[in-house]
Amino acid sequence: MRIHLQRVAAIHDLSGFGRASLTVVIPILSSMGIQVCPLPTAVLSSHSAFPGFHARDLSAELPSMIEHWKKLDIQFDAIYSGYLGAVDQIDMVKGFIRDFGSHDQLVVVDPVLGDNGKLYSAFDCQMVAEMRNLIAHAEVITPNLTEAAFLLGEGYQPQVSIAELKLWCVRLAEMGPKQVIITSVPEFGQSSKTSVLAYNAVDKRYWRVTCDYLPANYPGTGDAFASVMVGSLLQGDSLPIALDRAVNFIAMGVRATFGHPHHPSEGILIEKVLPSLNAPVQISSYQLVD
Ligand code: PXL
Repeated sequence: MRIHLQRVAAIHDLSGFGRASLTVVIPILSSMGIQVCPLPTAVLSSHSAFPGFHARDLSAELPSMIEHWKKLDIQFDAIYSGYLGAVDQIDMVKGFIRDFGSHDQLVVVDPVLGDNGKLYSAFDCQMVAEMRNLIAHAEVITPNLTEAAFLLGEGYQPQVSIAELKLWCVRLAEMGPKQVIITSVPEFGQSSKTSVLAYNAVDKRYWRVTCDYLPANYPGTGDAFASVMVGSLLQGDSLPIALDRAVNFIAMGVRATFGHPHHPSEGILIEKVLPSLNAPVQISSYQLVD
């Protein structure tokens, strides 16, 4: 008998401190029984929310690493990209999807660009323009509200109605991806709640999962969210169940962290909640949105 373990190519940076990107992607997917093959886009002393971080862009190394993987003839069940070290890497990721792509493969692009209305310090409008090209090659994208606004050329507003966001989802799906998931959506008039909205262009259905919002900003939660989505979809879950699992994982992680005195930039204490990823789906609160 040949045992097939699902395998993911994870194209993200490695930030040594702060629980973001590969230090979140690898433990989450490994806990879900999925093999992760990291292709590191950059190495940083910490993610970029800490002042004075040291970063080394790995663009020059990636072609040789990719060539080696081609020689090894590695097959991937999913290709999953996140934070890129430089704008030139967009073409490399597109080439990677072309060269390692197969018809039944999951391609997830988390278009990491910024948060809270601002681009991350390493990025500018050229990265935004190139990211628009990259999402055309994805099946699933997971922008937060800020990233969705940048990708669509909309001004950032902290409050956008669900009716408007449904239109945003359709416009993003028209750029290529079949499933669009917008995270960090504030609830109108309810500062204690936050939600994610998803659109599946195949059956034209919208899904929403809402959870409690605690007033703290933890970098890396977008990476954790998208990683649980990737793991859950690879395990065969439906889009709304994957959303539910990802939202509940983040909500649990935030709750496990919020009472601790450490600095929010250290991220959510995923170590405390990783075992929950092995439990069967327990709470399900997704809603079909008309
Ligand atoms: O979580 C997104 C992320 C990933 N990688 C790096 C970052 C950030 C967000 O701040 O700085 C290096």
